[in-house]
Amino acid sequence: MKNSMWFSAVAVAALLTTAASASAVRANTFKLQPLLSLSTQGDLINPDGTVNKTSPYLAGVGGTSAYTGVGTIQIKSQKSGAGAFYCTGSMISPTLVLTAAHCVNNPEIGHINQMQFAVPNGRPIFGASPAPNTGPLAVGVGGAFTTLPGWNFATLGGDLAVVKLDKPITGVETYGIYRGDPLGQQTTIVGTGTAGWGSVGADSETGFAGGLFDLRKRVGDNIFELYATPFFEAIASHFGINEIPTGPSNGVVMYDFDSGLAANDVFGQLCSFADPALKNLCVTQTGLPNEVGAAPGDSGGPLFVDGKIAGITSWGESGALLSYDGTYIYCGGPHDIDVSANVDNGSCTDSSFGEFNGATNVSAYQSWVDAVLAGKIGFERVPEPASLALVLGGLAGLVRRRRSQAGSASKAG
Ligand SMILES: [Ca+2]
Ligand SMILES: [Ca+2]
Repeated sequence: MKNSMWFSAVAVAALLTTAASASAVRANTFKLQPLLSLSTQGDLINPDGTVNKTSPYLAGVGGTSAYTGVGTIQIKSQKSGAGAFYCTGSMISPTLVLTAAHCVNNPEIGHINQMQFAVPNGRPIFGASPAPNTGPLAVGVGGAFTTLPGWNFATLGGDLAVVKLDKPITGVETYGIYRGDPLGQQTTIVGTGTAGWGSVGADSETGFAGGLFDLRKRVGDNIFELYATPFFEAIASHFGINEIPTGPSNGVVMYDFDSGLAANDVFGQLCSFADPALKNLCVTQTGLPNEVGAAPGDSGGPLFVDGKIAGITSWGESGALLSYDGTYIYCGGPHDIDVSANVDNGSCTDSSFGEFNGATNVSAYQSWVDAVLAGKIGFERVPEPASLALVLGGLAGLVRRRRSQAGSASKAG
């Protein structure tokens, strides 16, 4: 969760100046970035004094809801090495956790060896460390998962999954799903991913240097302003860049991360195009008092409307997309309203102001969620019986392999 702070306007302006000299990025490196975090144990320990424990963006602080049924999903897998992957999830029953499909079914994760879910707000069980939250920590072992039929990692369409815990977690909230049209609604976003400032962005290649990954649960607001399909159809028609998610045309709903300045308003920037396909979609809105955007680790987290889960955090993308000139996307170029200073993954996308996020529209898939809740959908065990046998029979080899991979963890998404 990247926080927008109104008093950071000076820093925003300075970074805009810096970004003007940033490098060009070839369009073929520009794709939706799944917001999945990968961290080693060392990354989880806060630098001294960096956490503001009275931040209004912390869930349960200063009168905001604690969202006790929202927590962290931790996955250790074939490709996590000594580290682990992190996402956010929400309880829709005492044993079922709604999250994003890319958190559990993703070629960059590989085969899952272990899956855990921790509520109300905390660190899963690997290693002792300062408790980042108040209240009891309940950890459930995710025994199984299922993903939405049609989930497509290449397009990030249908990015929805449910994790089934081996034992119920009680004493925390469970949430219903929103069944209306989320477009135009204000939404409250909750996540346990990277925290920081929209004027800086998170450097996802070097361990979130622009942000703090402490697994604290953070909360903020935004507005659902566009569906992804008509937006990316207009982008495809104008720029020839095709990033349209698969699934129904209202399957992904989007919001932009505003700084309070028109200069960073992604969807407002669409008004500046003569092409009616783009211009007709423009929404001029420069942010809410507690505006936030999603950052790595917030994936799978809920976006609430009227206290119900309307969206699931799926991906982020830079508004620099709008500066594509047929060959290059210029980070800091003509139509680029992204303040990103870190062109760290070849796409400008680092959860800074002037970017936008896609959330799976839960309402569009409510019949599948209902079928899961009714016990009508099969789940895939973690680990599968075959790999469990491998672990039991080859433990010494596994330990050696992990040691040899220590420190090799790198970012994903
Ligand atoms: Ca916004
Ligand atoms: Ca805006």
